[in-house]
Amino acid sequence: MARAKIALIGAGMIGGTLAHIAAREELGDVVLFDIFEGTAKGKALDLSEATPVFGKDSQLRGTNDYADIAGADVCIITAGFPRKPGMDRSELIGKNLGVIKQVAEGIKEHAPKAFVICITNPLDAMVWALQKFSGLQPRKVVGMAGVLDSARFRYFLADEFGCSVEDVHASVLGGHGDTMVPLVRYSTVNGVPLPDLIKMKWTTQERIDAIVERTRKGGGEIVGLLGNGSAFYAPAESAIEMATSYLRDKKRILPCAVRLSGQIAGVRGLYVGAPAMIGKRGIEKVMNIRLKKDERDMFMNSVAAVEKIIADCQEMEPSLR
Ligand code: A3D
Repeated sequence: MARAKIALIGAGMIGGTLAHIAAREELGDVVLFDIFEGTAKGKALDLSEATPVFGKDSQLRGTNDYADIAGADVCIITAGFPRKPGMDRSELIGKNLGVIKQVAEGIKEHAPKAFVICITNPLDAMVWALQKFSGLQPRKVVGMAGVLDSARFRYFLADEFGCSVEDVHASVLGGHGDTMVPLVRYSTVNGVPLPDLIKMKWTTQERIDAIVERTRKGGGEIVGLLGNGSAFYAPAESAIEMATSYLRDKKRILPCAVRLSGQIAGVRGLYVGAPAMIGKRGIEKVMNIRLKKDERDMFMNSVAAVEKIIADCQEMEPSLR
């Protein structure tokens, strides 16, 4: 059987890390695309030279020609610009909307059957614009943010309880920004929800509130520490988990930015984070979880933040209206 073809559009910090993981996991052959041909070619060659050491036969190549992504099964998009310290994700629209338009045209022409995972920020608006510009089916166009946000939440909770990260499950809804909604009631340790763990005196409401706040601002914490650029290891791992579920038809239920059609709080036509099943047909199902009033209010606040960024995109690019 032919190996899967994985096109990575953007060969920067996340793109290079994605290529490394995809090759090490032998998930498929990798095409690294970047406007800077040397960056894409250099990273592909460096990683190719590592394959004999880690003993995997994935083929890697770098390019700045969209024709080379032809027939890709999965495209993961990180093309664009990351945040600098003190910047909000929404401040990236001006630079990244034009990049997403070019990427959408390249994918539409050369890899229209691919499962497309967008990582470029501001995430929910960029994946929405990518779907609009490309005209690809919404079930084949998805945004990565929820896996990362919930992984941060899980890590902070495991640290709080001094337990394995493997035993902590956490759920995050809404847009990828400071308005995201970490769902405390649906987050568990060995199946026991956080409110019960508070009653069991494993932690306190105040400590959980602080962890929720740290999760919401998790991206900014890393941007502040790095001083130049944003997180890349955890975002890359998160996108690989989504790509693997598609390529191996695992039907994982993962929090992703998906185009809603009323499943949560009646929201339609917008890309927002929600738990979704990823299988060989792309997004196969979105969980229609019921929210309590306070959760719904937080979710709608997050939806409003996404709508505002989309309105700014439409102002800049009238074809998106
Ligand atoms: P970076 O290392 O700068 O890589 C971006 C790459 O895109 C660079 O190599 C550029 O040369 C390339 N590029 C720029 N314009 C184009 C173009 N028109 N066509 C093709 N390639 C182009 O950034 P990064 O890898 O650290 O981050 C990439 C994106 O992911 C940024 O927008 C980040 O904000 C975003 N990001 C999202 C998350 C989420 O959870 C959603 C997390 C972390 C970063």
